[in-house]
Amino acid sequence: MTDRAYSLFEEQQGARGINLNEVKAKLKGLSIETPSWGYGDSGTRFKVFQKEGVPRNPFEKFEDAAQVHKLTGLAPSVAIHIPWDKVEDYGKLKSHAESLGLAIGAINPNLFQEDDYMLGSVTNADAAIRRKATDHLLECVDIAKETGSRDISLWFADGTNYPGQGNIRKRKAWMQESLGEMYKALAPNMRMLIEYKCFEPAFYHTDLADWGMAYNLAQKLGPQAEVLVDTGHHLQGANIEHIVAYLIDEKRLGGFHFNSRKYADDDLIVGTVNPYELFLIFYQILSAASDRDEAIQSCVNNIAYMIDQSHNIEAKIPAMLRSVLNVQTQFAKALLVNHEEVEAAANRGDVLAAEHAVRSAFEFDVAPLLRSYREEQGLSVDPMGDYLASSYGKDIAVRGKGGASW
Ligand code: PSV
Ligand code: MN
Ligand code: MN
Repeated sequence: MTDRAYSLFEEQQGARGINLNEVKAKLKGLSIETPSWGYGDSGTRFKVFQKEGVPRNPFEKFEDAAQVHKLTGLAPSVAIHIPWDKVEDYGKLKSHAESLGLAIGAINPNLFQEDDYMLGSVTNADAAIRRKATDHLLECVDIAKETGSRDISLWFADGTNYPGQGNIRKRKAWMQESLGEMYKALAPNMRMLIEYKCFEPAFYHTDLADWGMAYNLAQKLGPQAEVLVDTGHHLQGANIEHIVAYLIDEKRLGGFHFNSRKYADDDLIVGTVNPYELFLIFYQILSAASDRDEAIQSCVNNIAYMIDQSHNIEAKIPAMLRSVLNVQTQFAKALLVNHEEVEAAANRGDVLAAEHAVRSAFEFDVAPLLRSYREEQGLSVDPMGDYLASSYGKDIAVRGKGGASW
């Protein structure tokens, strides 16, 4: 059914040179990976509230994730965290995921929750601890081979709290050595996505503090190492879309961890605090997508869009629905940018017209477009409403409290 709002929208966009059939084809190409840890009890360093119905094991996490995908068509894979999602038989977890219409996505090693890692994991001054950390990375490569995962996302809590606590240059070399060993173990189709974060839990220096350090390391390791941009991991005022454009141009943007932040690594629902930033990130990606350079196109086509959030006070499945829907909304808006119009204005030095051409796309209401798209795809037209009206949330209450947490 084509509603009046959609007909008007189509007419309006046509007049701006935007073809909605092309927009819909691109909407179909959007996949957002959700994190297993976002379905469990997780949150701040103050209190992790235990919610009723939280999955008790990795298998149940996939069952909850399947709800998100079934209703939105947006989230066909789930990232896992080792050892939080450690299972005896990864083949069994893979089959379970597939039976639910899902795939196992990125593997996330965990090098930050053992006493041994208090002074660093791959950067620890103790060679035995570095060995242990590297072995865990190698274990994760093996797991990725079993699960058929392409990506291993690497985030290190490594850093120091005080001047003199560690030798920064030695730590840099140790990290490169460990990751170099891991790199050699990768299958040809696999990628290491290197995440950076400006601070926390270490507050004096963090070994991989910004995109430049992650990029430099990726360059040294080789073409299968790329940078992962977590939107919560920057200093206030950082221009993330600039970093994104730069990394695409260097063909080293491997993926995103989407979330929202107000102050630091808040891990809040993406698109809730600064949706314009998310829109501008997609604007940069889409403007690179039409580049004639095939290597740039290939980089853009292989960006892994992933959510990295912890849901402490909110209901987990609705939170994940909200997240992927927010990403889709900003992506849809970015698809309405008329790039020729922006470029023409920029080229004639018309600053205001260029800015207007970008912002005006953001200001459209894409609800009629998304409704029509979902209807055509046979998806729920109101995923959140349909989930809340379903019995799933009540049925899982039998799991009780005290489910999986980090
Ligand atoms: C810690 O900052 C963190 O939020 C990183 O963003 C990781 O990607 C995530 O935890 C999962 O390990
Ligand atoms: Mn992250
Ligand atoms: Mn983080």
